[in-house]
Amino acid sequence: MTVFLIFGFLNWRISSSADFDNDGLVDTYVPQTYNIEYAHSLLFKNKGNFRFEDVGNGIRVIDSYAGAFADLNNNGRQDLVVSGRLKLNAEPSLRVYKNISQNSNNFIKFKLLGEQSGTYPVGAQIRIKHKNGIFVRQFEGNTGTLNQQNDPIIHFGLGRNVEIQSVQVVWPSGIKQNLKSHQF
Ligand SMILES: [Ca+2]
Ligand SMILES: [Ca+2]
Repeated sequence: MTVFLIFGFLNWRISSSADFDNDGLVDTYVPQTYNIEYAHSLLFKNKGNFRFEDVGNGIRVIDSYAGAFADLNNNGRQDLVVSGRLKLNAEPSLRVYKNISQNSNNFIKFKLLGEQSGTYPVGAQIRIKHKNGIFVRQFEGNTGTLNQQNDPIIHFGLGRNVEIQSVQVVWPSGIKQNLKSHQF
């Protein structure tokens, strides 16, 4: 099923986004909020042109107020941590979903450690440029009403046959830093 995703109608909590298949398009996990079986969480793959496909058959959690992406085993694929119940009135639990997707897409990750902007530079942006355009990620602080936190290591999926042309870091201090090719 392919749908147009309108976050405001599906979720009054905060979705979490990451490129879990490294194809360059940011995908998203939408937690749901009630102890109702049909109101389960959804995992959407970004198909491009504002179309999303629900691929979360194995991640049907109810009463789930939050989720967060992080590459927990450092293999370049974003894993997912969610809270919630697997069945109606079951005990709530924290669940970790390992990303077992198989593809040869490339990725790049950045760990930002500021000097003037602090070692946890919330609001910093990384902008990378390659043949498909300019892509931006932001170093997040806590998000949502439950303060979930995605991985502070910033991750870009690159797809295949992509050569990065430039990388720029925009620090919260306002300093713009262009990385040289040997720095990434
Ligand atoms: Ca993707
Ligand atoms: Ca992983």
